[in-house]
Amino acid sequence: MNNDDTIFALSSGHGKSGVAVIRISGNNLHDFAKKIIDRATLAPRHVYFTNLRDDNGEVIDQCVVIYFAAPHSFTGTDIIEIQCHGAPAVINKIFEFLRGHNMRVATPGEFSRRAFYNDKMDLTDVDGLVALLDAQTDKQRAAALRSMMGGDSVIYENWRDQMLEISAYAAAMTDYDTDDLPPNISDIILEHIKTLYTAVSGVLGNYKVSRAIMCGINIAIVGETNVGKSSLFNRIVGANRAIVSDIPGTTRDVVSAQMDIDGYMVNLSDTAGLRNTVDFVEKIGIERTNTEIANADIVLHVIDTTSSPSLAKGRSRAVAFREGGWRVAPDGVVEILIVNKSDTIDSRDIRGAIYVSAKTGAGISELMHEIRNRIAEITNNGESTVMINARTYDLLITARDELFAALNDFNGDYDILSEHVRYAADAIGKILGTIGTAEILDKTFSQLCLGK
Ligand SMILES: Nc1nc2c(ncn2[C@@H]2O[C@H](COP(=O)(O)OP(=O)(O)OP(=O)(O)O)[C@@H](O)[C@H]2O)c(=O)[nH]1
Ligand SMILES: [Mg+2]
Repeated sequence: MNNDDTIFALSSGHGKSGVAVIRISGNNLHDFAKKIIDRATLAPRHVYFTNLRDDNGEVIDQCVVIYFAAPHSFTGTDIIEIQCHGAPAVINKIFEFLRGHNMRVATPGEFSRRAFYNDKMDLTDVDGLVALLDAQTDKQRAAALRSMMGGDSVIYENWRDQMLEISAYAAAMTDYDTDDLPPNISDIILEHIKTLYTAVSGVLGNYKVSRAIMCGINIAIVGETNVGKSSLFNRIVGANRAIVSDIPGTTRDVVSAQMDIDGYMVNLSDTAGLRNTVDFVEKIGIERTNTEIANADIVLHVIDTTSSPSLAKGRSRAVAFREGGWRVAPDGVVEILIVNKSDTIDSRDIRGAIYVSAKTGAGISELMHEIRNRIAEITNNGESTVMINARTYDLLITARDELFAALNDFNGDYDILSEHVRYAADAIGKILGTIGTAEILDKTFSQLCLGK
């Protein structure tokens, strides 16, 4: 990969469209831009309408061309943006023309890589961009945008500056006589490290929220066979996705659907009914149900009107449902107890349960209201937090552990303390990409699509 090459890519989506955007990045594109707009002068960031001609003078298409002069562009290089008609034939012809001018097709993420090397973006900004391009719901969009616009960088940079300062200060202290130092200097330093430790731990504590927003909130419908889980699933999804029958043990595999609830991505899954069985395939299904429960943020525990609450005894955890039908289990899973088939009875005697009928739709809006409340709770009401992904999570853990070691192992040796805090600063530097390894960069940029 050569940063001096002139590269181009289709930045808009593939397939037929009204308009397509082709982006070119290079070191000196002024003359080329002037040539294609066919004018004597060219001003950056002006919009030019032109008949784009190939080297034989034949018009390829009518286009809009914008020239961005370095460093005032997405990549920090010169950029030409060509808006042409979105026909594959037009795009191919323009590509052919560009190739003829010693330009090559960009690799996925190469534009962003240039932006990174030209200090236009740090790695958390790139992470944000990756997430933004993947965003399907409004909350995902908002969190990703915040990160892409540098919201997370500000926090990390601030931490890193403080850590580097403490580390340098502590290292310098070994050069002084203890008598020459302020008497409470160690307290001041330790207090400062403690504040940073608390801040890093706090952000780590939001990992679940961040994950729930970016990867989706996992909701599993579970319960005994034949209570109407699949019927309820179909009712919530609004389509006949899962097979329903009066034969117990109908659902074997996990049936999943993604939906948008209040801007949050939700992964809803219908599971095999829980019962003792000798059937080999059904057993595998039940294992899968347990995996879904383990991964769930919310469990919709369905019983039907023929069940008694004592049925819950068959499950691994004791169930003590609170008012509203939910409780926070020790592992943080929210459970909502649902009594289905309410159309078959008049009584409502299980306290704290939500009575629904998957058949008639009765009680479903109440259930959805309850689900919405629980989602709001899990996601901190959408309060924007630092966006954490697997890469940043590991590095945050390292930073936190180094700060902990600095505090915990301190025996008056400022050199060791300085080292620990510097390692913490390095971990944060890796989050930002200030300190980067080739693998981290390759992995991050390769997630981007062509033209980004
Ligand atoms: N009257 C009534 N019948 C229902 C209701 N919901 C489901 N049923 C019936 O209950 C039976 C079982 O429904 P399913 O949705 O397949 O139940 P399930 O819990 O998915 O069953 P398994 O997949 O075997 O675990 C079917 O005959 C449904 O028509 C309801 O609200 N009212
Ligand atoms: Mg089923």
